[in-house]
Amino acid sequence: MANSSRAPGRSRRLRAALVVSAAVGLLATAGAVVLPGSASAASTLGASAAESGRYFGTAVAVSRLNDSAYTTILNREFNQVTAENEMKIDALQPNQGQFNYGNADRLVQHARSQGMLVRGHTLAWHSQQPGWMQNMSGTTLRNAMLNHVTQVATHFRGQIEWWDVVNEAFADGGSGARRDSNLQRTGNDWIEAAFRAARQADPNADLCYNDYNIDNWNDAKTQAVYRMVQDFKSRGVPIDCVGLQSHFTGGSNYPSNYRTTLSSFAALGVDVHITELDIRNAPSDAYRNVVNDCLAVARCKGITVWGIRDSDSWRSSENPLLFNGSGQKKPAYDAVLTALNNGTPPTGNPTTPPPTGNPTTPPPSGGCTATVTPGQVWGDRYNTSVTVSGASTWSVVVAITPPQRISTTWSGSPTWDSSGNVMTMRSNGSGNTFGFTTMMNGNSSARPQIRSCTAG
Ligand code: G2I
Repeated sequence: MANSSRAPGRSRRLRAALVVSAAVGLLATAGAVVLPGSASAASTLGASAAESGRYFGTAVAVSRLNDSAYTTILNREFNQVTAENEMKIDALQPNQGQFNYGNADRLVQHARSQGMLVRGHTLAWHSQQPGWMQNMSGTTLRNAMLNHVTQVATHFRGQIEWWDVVNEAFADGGSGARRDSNLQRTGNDWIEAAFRAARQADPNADLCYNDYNIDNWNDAKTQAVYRMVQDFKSRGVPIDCVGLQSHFTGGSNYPSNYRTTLSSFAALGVDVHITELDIRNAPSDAYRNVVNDCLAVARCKGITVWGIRDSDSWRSSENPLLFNGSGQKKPAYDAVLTALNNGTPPTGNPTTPPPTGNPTTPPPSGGCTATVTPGQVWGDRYNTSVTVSGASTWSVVVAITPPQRISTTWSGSPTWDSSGNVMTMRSNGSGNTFGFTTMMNGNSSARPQIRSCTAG
């Protein structure tokens, strides 16, 4: 089943991602404190999460990127972003067949410029459907949904680390049933059909099922999602991860068995992500517990809070986030940062040198020349751009050294060999310079090798 297989080594990438930043990041990343000869502690959420190979992210509203107070915190603290609304179905395909990628592309562009990982949210959902889709049913709707999945995942191929392929498909309460929706009425297999289409369109993205109220291990809804994931894994349906939204209404709604829930999903062979965290009144204890539970589960890959400042929140009156409306850190921020730092053994004085290897430029091979320009380096990843001369349409073969892994590309159309280590980048009309981000995954010295440049 070619479509249900994934690029080999992809999960390895995330497992090892960011681990080196404790050492290299101290030299290369703002936000880390260097104490020569002593233990160190990172001073931002992202840098601290990176020390255990995790990310710390936030939902971003693209309209706020013009607010410099907002963007300052975003760029300083977070190394992962999720579009709060800009990648929803109504935003991307307002009229059938007419795709509007402007705002979503702007977010991806911003993330790329900052070396942040991007979570795509969400390909198939009963909510936020454009009017034309709300009015559809049956085979027509099923095909329209699959077309949306294919078009969108293809558009963002190479730029999205994880897709929330399907969002909120289970009912609340004790039934353990699927939520009734126009999508559900197209047949119970709509979820797996969406996952298969997403895998085919972007074999390098991790594919997640995302939901709320699946935090308490004893809840019927949690158990129902668990059984679906178990079933998908047993039948080879391509699912890589489960997202727990974790919109807690208060400290009491953080369940004491949350860690059991995370580890139980992980034991099925999927990664787990905390995708939309916010907690009414932001109690430090509950935030600290969530962080500690994630750190205790190896397959818990990271935490995304659903907004930066309380004033940015979808439920701002509850003040559920880590920064107040003035952009100041709240006590919950300190609790989270301390928990992240405590969860990682001190690294001491960094000994790993910053990356030095010079990328190679090969002799002209097939009628064009590809010249590599090293780009920005962060603790855990680095950018590379490649400029092609001698041809206006071309394909360039780039090999990377595992466990390094290309996480993001731009200004070209990539395809991958079965190992996932060799990328063929083809011109796509966006000029003669393409680029990509490589996760170091513990190897901070290797650099991409250009194998060939072929005109046409
Ligand atoms: O409801 C909280 C979250 C639950 N999980 C899925 C998430 O996608 C969801 O996010 C929220 C956004 O935070 C809201 O900002 O999803 C809502 C519905 O999509 C978003 O609200 C919508 C309003 O309903 C629209 O009226 C508005 O045009 O935000 C839109 C853009 O501001």
